Amino acid sequence: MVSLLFVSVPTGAAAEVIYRDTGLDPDDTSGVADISSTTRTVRTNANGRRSITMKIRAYEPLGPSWGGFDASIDYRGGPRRDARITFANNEGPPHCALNLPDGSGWIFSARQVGRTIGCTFRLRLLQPTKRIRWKVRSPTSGTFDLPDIDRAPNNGWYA
Ligand SMILES: [Ca+2]
Ligand SMILES: [Ca+2]
Repeated sequence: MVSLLFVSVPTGAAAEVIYRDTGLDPDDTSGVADISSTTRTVRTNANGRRSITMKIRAYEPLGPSWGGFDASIDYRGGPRRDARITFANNEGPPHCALNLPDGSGWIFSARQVGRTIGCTFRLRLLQPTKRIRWKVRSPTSGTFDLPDIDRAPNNGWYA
């Protein structure tokens, strides 16, 4: 089941960054989906709630319509994927879709500016038990199938 939730999270001066990780990826493919960098920021907002912002930057502008990025996130237990989040701008406005291990899901509006797309949601949706790590891939446009156009990082995870 996918629930719709469009959140607006304040990110003003009162917000406190708990941690931020930026992982870089080389200019190692051609086309719109060549990942340049990925960033995860966990912060406490002015209302005391924690949120996470996930951003992906490409080497080229993403443009008005493109196939998407597919991220695996590891935030509980052993070193494997706990949830999946996809970023897309091909049917409707830019959005992120979070798919949780229990089969539930959430869709968030995403902010796409130039080469970057990002979305922010409440950390409690994940209930992490450790620092969140992830890896991102650019799947074949529009299908999310293999082969990947790009992987970031090329091996392993950004931690
Ligand atoms: Ca790349
Ligand atoms: Ca790569």
